[in-house]
Amino acid sequence: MNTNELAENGMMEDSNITNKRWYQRINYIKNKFVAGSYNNNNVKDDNKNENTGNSILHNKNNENILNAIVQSVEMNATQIQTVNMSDLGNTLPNEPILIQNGMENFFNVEENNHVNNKFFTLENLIKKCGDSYFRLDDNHTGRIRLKQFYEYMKYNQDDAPLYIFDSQFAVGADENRKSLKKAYYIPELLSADDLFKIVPSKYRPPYQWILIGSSRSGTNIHQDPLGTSAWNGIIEGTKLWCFFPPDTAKDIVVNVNIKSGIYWFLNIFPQIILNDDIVDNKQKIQPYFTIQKAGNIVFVPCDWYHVVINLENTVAITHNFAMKRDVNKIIPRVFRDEPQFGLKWLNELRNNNQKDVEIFRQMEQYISEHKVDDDENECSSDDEDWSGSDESVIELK
Ligand SMILES: O=C(O)CCC(=O)C(=O)O
Repeated sequence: MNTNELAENGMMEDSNITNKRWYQRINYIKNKFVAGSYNNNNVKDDNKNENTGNSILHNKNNENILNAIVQSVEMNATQIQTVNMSDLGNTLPNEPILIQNGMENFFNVEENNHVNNKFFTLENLIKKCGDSYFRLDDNHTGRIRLKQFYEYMKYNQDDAPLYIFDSQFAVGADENRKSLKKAYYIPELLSADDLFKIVPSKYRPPYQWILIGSSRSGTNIHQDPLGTSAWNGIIEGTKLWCFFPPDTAKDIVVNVNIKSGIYWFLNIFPQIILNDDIVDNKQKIQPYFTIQKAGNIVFVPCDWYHVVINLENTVAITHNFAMKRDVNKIIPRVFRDEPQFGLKWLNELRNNNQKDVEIFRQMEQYISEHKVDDDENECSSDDEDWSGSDESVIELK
């Protein structure tokens, strides 16, 4: 292949880069685990300054494209409310909000004996956990050392870059990675009302993640699982969010052929705003948005569709929680999608029968009406947990 052919295939072969361990690791992960999801292995090639890959994003206009997306969203979607944590009182609204300075008391200063608002910056994370492995998703599709991923963040020009989306940073043998969990407090309002809290973490489906990615990385449109709500706090960077209310017609906002947030913003968002014929229950489909910056928390209530892209290198923490007010949706979904966890939950409620009596009764009623086999041992062993094995991914030597 000559240089042009390589470029058309999305692979700028700069031996300074392709010889690097991080590059080989990324290629290994892409080829082995996410083949088909990502278009190319393109990395910045400052010397040649030539990016002629076969996608509109593989060129030096990447920044312009992101700016155009932001402008279009700002013009065509409604901004969600911005509130201060202190103004929220004890209740979270039924619509997404941006909690201004929500992370002010987020960091556990005592634990780390220094002012911690810089604790999770990329620079500090690399100092503390550069050699630690992080996961790219919950399905063990690949793990990479943070310092190698950071090199990828600097150089990649992938359309939809790989994204650290690690629900296991708080577990396992790696003390450096685990210490991240101790470095922050969860604001009371965002954790007190969690029906799943009663179940030991290792039996819960993933519910807490550290998210680290470069610009254009992000999360495709989805509703959160099991009827949970979520908060998402940025330590460093900026995110663009778009939301749709729970009753929005799914087939209009979700397209199974679109696999990433960036392509959603490029392909689906324009269709939604340009096509006046797109109506759901005689109402025009209504997008909402926010631009979230460092220190701000976004709250996403149960069943709101959301799609997110990072506009620059971004580090965030997100947690999902099951709110009492949504219990009627949560119980059936738990027994449909995570029956083993459902039985663990039921068992914990049974053992703690002082608390949540009402929830316990509702679950028992659901189980008797829906013929769920109420024998935990039938389908789940005590050794099974959600964290999986840290060794489940073969390392590249
Ligand atoms: O990429 C992000 O920050 C969004 C994460 C998200 O939507 C989720 O965890 O449900």
